[in-house]
Amino acid sequence: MSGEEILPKMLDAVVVGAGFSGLYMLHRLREQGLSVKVVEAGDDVGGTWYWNRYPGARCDIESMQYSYSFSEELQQEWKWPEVFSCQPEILRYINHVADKFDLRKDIQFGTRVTAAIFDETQSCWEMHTSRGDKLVAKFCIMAIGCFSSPRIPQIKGLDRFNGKYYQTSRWPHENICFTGRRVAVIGTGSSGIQLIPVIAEQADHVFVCQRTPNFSIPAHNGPLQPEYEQWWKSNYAEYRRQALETPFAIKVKHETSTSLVAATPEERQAELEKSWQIGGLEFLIYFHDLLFNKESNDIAAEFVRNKIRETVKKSEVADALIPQTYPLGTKRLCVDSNYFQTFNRDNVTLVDLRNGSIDEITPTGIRIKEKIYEVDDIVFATGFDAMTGPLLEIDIRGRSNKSIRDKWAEGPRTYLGLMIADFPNLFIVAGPGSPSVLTNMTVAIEQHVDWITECLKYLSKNHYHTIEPQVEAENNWVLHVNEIANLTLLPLANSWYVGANIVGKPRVFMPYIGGFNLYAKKCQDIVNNDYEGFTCTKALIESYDKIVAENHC
Ligand code: N01
Repeated sequence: MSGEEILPKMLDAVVVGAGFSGLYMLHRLREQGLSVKVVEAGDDVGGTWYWNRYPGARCDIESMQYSYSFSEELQQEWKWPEVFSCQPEILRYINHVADKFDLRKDIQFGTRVTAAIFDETQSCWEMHTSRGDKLVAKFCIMAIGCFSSPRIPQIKGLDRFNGKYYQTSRWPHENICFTGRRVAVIGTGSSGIQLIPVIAEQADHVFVCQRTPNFSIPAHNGPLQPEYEQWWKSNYAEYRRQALETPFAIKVKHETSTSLVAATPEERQAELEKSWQIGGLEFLIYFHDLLFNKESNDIAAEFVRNKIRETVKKSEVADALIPQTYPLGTKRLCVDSNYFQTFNRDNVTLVDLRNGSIDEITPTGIRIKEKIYEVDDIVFATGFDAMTGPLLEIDIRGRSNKSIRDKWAEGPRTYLGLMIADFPNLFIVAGPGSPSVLTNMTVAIEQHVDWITECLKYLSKNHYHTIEPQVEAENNWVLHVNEIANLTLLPLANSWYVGANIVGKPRVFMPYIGGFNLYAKKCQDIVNNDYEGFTCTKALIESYDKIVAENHC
């Protein structure tokens, strides 16, 4: 033996993650006859919907739209019980998709990719995993989601807590019963707002520890009416197409051109009431300028504040629950079922952390200044290192061993949120710099996966071995993403959109707010212009084809 390392057989692609994006990516690439392996940290498919199984977890996009559109058979056969699906139902759907398209056979579960290193001599990616094995592939596709890097704040004393503590995004698989227990919930973002009403129905007492109050709009969820389902299914492809032409990739029920600023007080009230009754995220979309016009936003925000005042009986509690420090929708708008009503229950106490943050977790509770709240359980609904966190957790190295952690030290830099200069053949699904979290994610995912699939076909047809963005194109895109964000009110809030929830994270507005429709057109224009802004190269060494042929599986 020469002692030379024996490399594993070269795959066409490794896809990291088996959530909505990874599964569809696998399906599309296999259709092209490519050899693909998916590596997934969880023990089963589902991504976000596998991990976030806390009570009350639910999607805030209607089920008829938060689902794949690529298979007419699939979208016709699947029956959603509710307008907004709960986590177990979405997971059941994802499992059905995995079975229907026979996806599991190419997925390695329970394995985390820890490093991805680009080998310039062979133009391939070497991926190292938590199991100590190595995979080699021509293309690496990061389908790891925007919320797979959860955070628990470092609070003194947690290790000495005698009770149990949970994290919404790492919820145990077995049923957790809070009956008879005193529970502290820390965090009132989307997860906390969904969880609190459900836990309050079981627990002896719930202490809601709120650092920043959030705007939340009622979902008005309920059983999916057969007529509504039939209406969608009778013309599914067309309605999906209509969604593609919108900025949020959502087909909305109503929109109005009424300007809240120009309208009379009566007109304002009537329109706002109408949009409140529609509910959910559509409240933000109903008026076209809420994210751009502060005056308009102030009017809508005050309407929501009044709804909180009307709902919450104790005025001091209502006051503490009312957001005052940032415009409506500039922190991710929450969608709830009975959130504010929950504070009228005798067994719910709002702990306003603006009067003092949590100093310590004692063996039996939570201490804020001199006051100790005695609890049996603590639930952390404290969010994620969103968008960049999952990618930066992996030691990704491109040309000249350049690290993504160094490259993104001042914030993420991508071209279209899809690729990174100096990191050839590395694709990101719904990465920073793409609309992703500001849209219906399933649509954003399908658009990215389709774009990547077409790109790989193009490379193959033209005998290219690598593709990567040009630095200038990437710089211009980063500039554009920032400029567009600065035209809106969104950068004003201390949100995870700008990384404000993570100490030391550069303050950069990460997703692209220019609108899904315009973004998708831009992606297509780039393709039509022969992949404008990208550089494609042929084999670096003459024997490349031979090496690939010898090692290919
Ligand atoms: O996380 P978050 P999330 N002490 O970051 C608080 C998607 N999602 O899991 O605002 C006390 O929004 C923190 O306070 P503050 C959706 O895109 C979707 O709830 O930073 N509190 C905040 O209240 C969503 O936006 C769905 O001051 C602390 C909370 O924890 C995204 O995921 C459902 C703290 C974190 O809220 C993230 O939502 C769920 C500390 N030390 C999630 N540290 C749907 O589809 C943090 N907080 C509906």
